[in-house]
Amino acid sequence: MSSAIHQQTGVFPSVCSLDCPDQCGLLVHKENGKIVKIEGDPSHPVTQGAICNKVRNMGERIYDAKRLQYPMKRTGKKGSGQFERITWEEAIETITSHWKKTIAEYGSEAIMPYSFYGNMGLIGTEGMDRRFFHRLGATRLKYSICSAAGSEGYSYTMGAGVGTDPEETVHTKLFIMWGINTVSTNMHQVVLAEKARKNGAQVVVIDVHKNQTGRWADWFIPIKPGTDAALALGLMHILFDEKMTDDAFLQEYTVGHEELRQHVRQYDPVTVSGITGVPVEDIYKLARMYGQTSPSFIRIGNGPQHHDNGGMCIRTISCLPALTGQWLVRGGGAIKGNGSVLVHNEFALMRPDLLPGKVRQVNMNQLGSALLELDPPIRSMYVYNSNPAVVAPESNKVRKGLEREDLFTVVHDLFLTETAKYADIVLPATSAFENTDFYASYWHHYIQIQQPVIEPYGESKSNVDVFRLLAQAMGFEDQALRDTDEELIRQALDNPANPAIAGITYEALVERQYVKADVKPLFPGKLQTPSGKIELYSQAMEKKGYPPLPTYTPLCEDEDLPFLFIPGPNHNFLNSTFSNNEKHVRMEKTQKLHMNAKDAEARGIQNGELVRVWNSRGECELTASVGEDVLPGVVVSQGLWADAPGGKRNVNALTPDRIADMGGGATFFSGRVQVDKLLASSS
Ligand SMILES: Nc1nc2c(c(=O)[nH]1)N[C@H]1C(S)=C(S)[C@@H](COP(=O)(O)OP(=O)(O)OC[C@H]3O[C@@H](n4cnc5c(=O)[nH]c(N)nc54)[C@H](O)[C@@H]3O)O[C@H]1N2
Ligand SMILES: Nc1nc2c(c(=O)[nH]1)N[C@H]1C(S)=C(S)[C@@H](COP(=O)(O)OP(=O)(O)OC[C@H]3O[C@@H](n4cnc5c(=O)[nH]c(N)nc54)[C@H](O)[C@@H]3O)O[C@H]1N2
Ligand code: SF4
Ligand SMILES: [Mo]
Repeated sequence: MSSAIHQQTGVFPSVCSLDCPDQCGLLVHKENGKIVKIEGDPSHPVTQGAICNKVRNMGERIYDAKRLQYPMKRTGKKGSGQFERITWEEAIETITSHWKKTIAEYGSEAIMPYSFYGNMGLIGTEGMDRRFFHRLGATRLKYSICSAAGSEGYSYTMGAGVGTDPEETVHTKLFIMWGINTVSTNMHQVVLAEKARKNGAQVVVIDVHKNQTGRWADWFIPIKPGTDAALALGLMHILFDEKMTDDAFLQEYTVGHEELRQHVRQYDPVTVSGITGVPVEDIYKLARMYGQTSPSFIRIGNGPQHHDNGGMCIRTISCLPALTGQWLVRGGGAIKGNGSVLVHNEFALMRPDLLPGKVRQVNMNQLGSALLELDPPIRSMYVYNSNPAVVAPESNKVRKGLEREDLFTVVHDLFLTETAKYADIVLPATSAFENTDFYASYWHHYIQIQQPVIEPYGESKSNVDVFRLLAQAMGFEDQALRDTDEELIRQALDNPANPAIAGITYEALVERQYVKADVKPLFPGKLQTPSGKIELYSQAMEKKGYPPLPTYTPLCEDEDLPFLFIPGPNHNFLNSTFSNNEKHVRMEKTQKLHMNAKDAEARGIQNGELVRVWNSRGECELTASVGEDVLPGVVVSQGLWADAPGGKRNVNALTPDRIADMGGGATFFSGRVQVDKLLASSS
């Protein structure tokens, strides 16, 4: 096989590396050794040649003049962004000699990695990196910033991250997009719903913000933030009451349906309307629509689970398809995430057996407290695949932690991010197009391979290469820290515990680029819950001190301020990725704060004016977008924007670092704020 990297010109298959459920097949066009165009791979069975604008313009990012080309060491104050060029030898020597001293003086738990999925490639995010930090004995990170609360909640009901095969949703007649901004965050689910719509399917969107997805819906249902569990329980009340349940399915495949039937009596439509703000007649209408339409499908998003009660909320919503027996219907059911479908051999890839013994763990959502308060302290942090100064909650606390003179920070990234500006050593990272890796979608059922299309940019290196170098310089002899990229992929794919991926081998991936898992329908079958059935009543939850039946719990008390603040992602960035690329910033235009006209009027705020959003945690300056897109008492922003000179754009300055009810999850959307008109003279 002649590899793409050695051909100066041509079109090469590839896969999108970003943290996005669609995981598109790509075609990368190369001329004279450079990428000139990126488009969708029309042969990919799910994504079928369509890709988002962000990645269509990815070339701007790959060749952005601001991209890091060589290692650097800090010369100015932390956060000032002043650095000078050093060699890789000096960088690796500086890091490892610092770490050897730290370990000798304070033990290996004084060092902590911080990472997420800036690149979803598995050998670079859950492979050589994990092996290295396990062998080092570093403090472990709890990877809870994204979907942890909801995943735990969903698993109490369904046993694991398993749901409908999205390809089947072309048959669906009713789509409920529940707390998901599908148009921006899962565009191929929209494409599939559009196909179904041609056959008469209806699209309902339940959200706190009438954004692009709400505008696309046949019926948009606005709801008060953090109250979705109450709505789901109200629907169950009516489904039982009006005998729209599939009792044969409940009998055969669930436990606790009689307890649930009794339990939901208290959630009558009037009570539920009082909690959720959804009118009583709409609750009836939705329940009857759901009870009488088949196949029906619920796409459960991340919105409702980024709240204090997020785990229980997703646990509750995920009971609905069982009541109507939709799991047996082609195109029916739900997807919260399909992350458990393609599980590879995690033990073989991450090698937790390299750990020296029990080491402490830090929840990544409480990075600020960890850096400022942990005892014994974190003395060194190694950041890769993530930009915590922007994406982590309570970012003023995070940045204060990063300012610590005695914290030795290394950041490996493609750009000098807000986080990298606080680093002692900055290392340049290759883009995914420069690496070998494999990718498993958490939505569709395909595993894909990436082989390098272009040469490494400047002196940049992949995560895997850097960890191999660090291991060598630390004097670690283990073979596990020397394995090649190909060996890592082979070890991961060899997973007898998951027969669905038995046909997905390294050879098959190299030959075909993407391979579908052989996934059996969930029913008839046995789930991974303790009973093997859908657990409407969960003893496992009871043992852990949760209510065993789905329940509505209100949000925690935050500050006594008038607005709930929902700072979600936006259309043209991917979390904070692209927020430092001019083209994408231009596409996104302004950073807005959506507020209800009544609230704006009460404060004398006009559409398009700058406003100050604040609470005791911090402040932010955004442009008011006044209208009826949000309910009174709610304000919504979109996007994790890069810092700009003179601008206060960091929405996570306002978000709480409280932990959700399950999974150690984040509570980005449960914070309260005040909003004031910002007079030009006061800034
Ligand atoms: N374009 C783009 N795509 C992305 C990303 C991106 O940044 N940009 N990020 C990627 C990542 S990492 C993730 S996790 C996913 C996230 O994508 P989604 O699953 O869509 O999650 P969010 O956009 O966080 O929130 C979804 C919706 O929930 C709403 N919401 C907030 N609180 C509530 C509530 O209490 N109830 C209800 N019903 N709705 C609520 C918000 O208004 C928002 O419209 O998208 C991925 N795809
Ligand atoms: N307010 C608010 N905050 C949020 C959210 C929200 O909805 N609202 N969403 C949360 C969610 S769901 C998530 S998933 C997190 C995401 O948070 P992060 O995972 O931190 O995501 P990004 O901001 O995309 O940052 C990824 C970084 O990795 C770098 N990178 C890309 N590829 C590589 C590589 O191969 N190697 C190395 N070393 N670096 C690489 C990119 O350049 C980028 O700087 O944010 C969370 N933060
Ligand atoms: S970001 Fe999502 S939609 Fe865009 S190309 Fe990547 S996988 Fe596809
Ligand atoms: Mo995420």
